[in-house]
Amino acid sequence: MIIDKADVVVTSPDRNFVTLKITTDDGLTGLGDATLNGRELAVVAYLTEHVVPLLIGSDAAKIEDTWQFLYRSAYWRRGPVTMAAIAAVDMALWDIKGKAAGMPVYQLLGGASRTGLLAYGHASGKELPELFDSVREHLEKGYRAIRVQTGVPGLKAIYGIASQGAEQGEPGVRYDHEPARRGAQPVQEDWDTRAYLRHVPGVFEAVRNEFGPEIPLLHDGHHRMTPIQAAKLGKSLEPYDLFWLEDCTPAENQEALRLVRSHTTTPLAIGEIFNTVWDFKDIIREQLIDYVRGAVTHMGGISPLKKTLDYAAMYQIKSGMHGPTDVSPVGMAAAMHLGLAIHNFGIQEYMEHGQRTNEVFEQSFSWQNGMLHPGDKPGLGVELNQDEAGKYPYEQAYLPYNRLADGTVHDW
Ligand code: GCO
Ligand code: MG
Repeated sequence: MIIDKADVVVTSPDRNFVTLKITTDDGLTGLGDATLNGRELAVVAYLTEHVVPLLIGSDAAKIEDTWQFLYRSAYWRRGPVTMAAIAAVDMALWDIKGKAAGMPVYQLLGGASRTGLLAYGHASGKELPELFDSVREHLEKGYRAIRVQTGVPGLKAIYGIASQGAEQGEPGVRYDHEPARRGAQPVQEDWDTRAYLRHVPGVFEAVRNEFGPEIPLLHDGHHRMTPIQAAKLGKSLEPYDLFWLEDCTPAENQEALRLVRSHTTTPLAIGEIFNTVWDFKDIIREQLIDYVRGAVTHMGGISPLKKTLDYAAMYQIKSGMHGPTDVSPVGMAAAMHLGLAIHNFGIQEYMEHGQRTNEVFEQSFSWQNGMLHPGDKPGLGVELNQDEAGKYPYEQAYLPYNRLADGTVHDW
């Protein structure tokens, strides 16, 4: 199992994806997801220029040693570009090890701890009727947990509302599969935290009145609040029994969560933009969060995220792995294998890729009665159809950003 070849494949079926394909001398192949939404080509360069040359000739069986070598020998540690690149190598090596053993990756991680993974979908609407329709559609598809995002009166375009796509320059295109918009400049959205804080509790009250107390409801604050604003929101949402409130503050200031936590019992989920266990260490130890939102793709791979989640388990903190469409089907498969194996699985985000993406990435996961399962093919269970991938060259795309009414740039 000596690494003969490592190719970095960029394809843009419904959106841009970066995939590492490692081939060994005995003909096994493994795939890893290295997609960093809106900054994809930086990871391509990191892999192509600096990682691939180091992989050729090395032993594909040595997952941990390769990870430590790439992490420590670079000297410059952490950061999204570095960790997405290392993640792709880690995933591809787990894929190869599974294929060599004739086992799905979850078996190598200790075997299944459950029959399937509870997944949540994204319902959204500018106004309540549109939001209710979206919640209903998700329930009809079988979702048993639903994230709720809503428009705010007075704001034209904000994060998480699928129907806005049609209004932001691409006629008829919804936001579901493409959170980064193609073009040379990011789309500008608007924001007003006070208007948001006034509006959101009423939305959850309406959703609970319409759909009842049982369905787990989630909400993403997308890094926009100050600690005291986040505390206020958490408190005002308590009557509606959220499964979680996500990214309530820009969590690079981790101390902020102490303040939030001391005011509210609404469960908190954090960490989709975190890259290592070091970003989570203190907030896990101090029990300031309830769910770890790290993505396999952005946390350096299956190996380090498993360690982080095992650490979280000591504090009864569970997984809530990131799973928007910018995590590729390879990254999603890695999350599903990990989620099936660990004891402290919480919930899996599932946003559903578009049809073209599903033709480029041939997958073996199943989605039944609101539950995901990675399938039982050896490895991760995803193969790249390179003819299909070749049809869709990279297209420049940026995530949107925010400005307040007076023009100030705000967290998006
Ligand atoms: C989520 C996330 C995404 C991000 C996206 C950025 O909870 O799924 O917040 O929607 O905005 O991953 O690339
Ligand atoms: Mg989020």
